[in-house]
Amino acid sequence: MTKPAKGPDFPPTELSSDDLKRHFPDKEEVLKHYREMLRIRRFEETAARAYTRGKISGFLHLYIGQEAIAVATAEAISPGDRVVSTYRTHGMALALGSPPGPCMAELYGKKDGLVGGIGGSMHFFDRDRGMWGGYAIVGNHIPVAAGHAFASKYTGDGKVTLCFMGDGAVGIGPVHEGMTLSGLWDLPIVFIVENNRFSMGTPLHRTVPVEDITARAEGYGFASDRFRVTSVTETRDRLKEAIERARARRQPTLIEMITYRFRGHSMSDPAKYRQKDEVSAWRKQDPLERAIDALQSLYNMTEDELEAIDEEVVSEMDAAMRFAEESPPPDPEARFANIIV
Ligand SMILES: Cc1ncc(C[n+]2csc(CCOP(=O)(O)OP(=O)(O)O)c2C)c(N)n1
Repeated sequence: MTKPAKGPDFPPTELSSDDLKRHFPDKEEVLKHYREMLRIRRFEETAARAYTRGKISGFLHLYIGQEAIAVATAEAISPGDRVVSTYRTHGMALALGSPPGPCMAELYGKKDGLVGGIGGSMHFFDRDRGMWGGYAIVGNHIPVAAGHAFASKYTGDGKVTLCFMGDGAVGIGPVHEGMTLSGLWDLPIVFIVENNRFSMGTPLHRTVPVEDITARAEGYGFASDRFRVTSVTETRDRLKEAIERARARRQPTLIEMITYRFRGHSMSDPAKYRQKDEVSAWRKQDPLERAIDALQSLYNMTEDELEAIDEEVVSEMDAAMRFAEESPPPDPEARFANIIV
């Protein structure tokens, strides 16, 4: 087999009017998706401001640009399914239903945080809502996710595990181990690579020999899917297909979702490794912007109506920030609560 040429595929595309209707088929649904994506974006922007004011310390990785994936996941899973994710994880928790106040308080390191203020940005966890972590060590959560899926197979609980990773994770050893066992043991699992084009500042073509990550699926006995994230609706439907394949037939799927992050890798990264033209081309493809276009062009919503929703979301996030500021620091003993020695 000859290696496919290097260089980014999935170039930006305009949506035809048929595509627009297919991606945004129902006003109420698009409105809901718009609001949910906006909640994540405004949460992240609020957190970025708090970070700049010195209220949040440590790492802070923002999900701006990738929100549609989390919103789609929340709609695609069933109660009891498990989501295992990376350190870029606030958006997923919010989409799954974790309240913004405790999420923000976690970033502030406060007692009322999602995990008591001792996990921080990278270790969100909310088991009752399906959020099984927040993992900081790139690629090392893949065997953990395979373990969850193995537990489901063993106990016959009928649940599916969804394991998210970045494109920078796919060369990491434990990814291969976890995927091999998932294929070998027919585990009810879906692996999703959120290909946002960069791992820190390094583009994908400098980290993998074949840029189509799903080319690996066959070797693991997985089904595969690969697409650019355009709308929540399409992303949800394609995820659902993979989830049901895992649930009904216990066949894993490897999905590569082509997306883009508009901010640097973390708050300390000014993202100087990419051209302004590139960023503005991707901005035109931003699923949140596309939902706005659809609401205006297909469903005649006015700027004022959209602005009113935005204002509600902004005040929800302002309240989250106040909640975080007013929350006390964790009790000193909390530092040792979950440590096994
Ligand atoms: C095993 C390991 N190596 C290196 C790091 C440092 N590191 C943190 S994020 C990152 C890049 C990961 O990029 P990607 O998987 O594409 O995810 P993205 O940040 O784009 O969402 C690296 C190398 C780490 N956390 N863990």
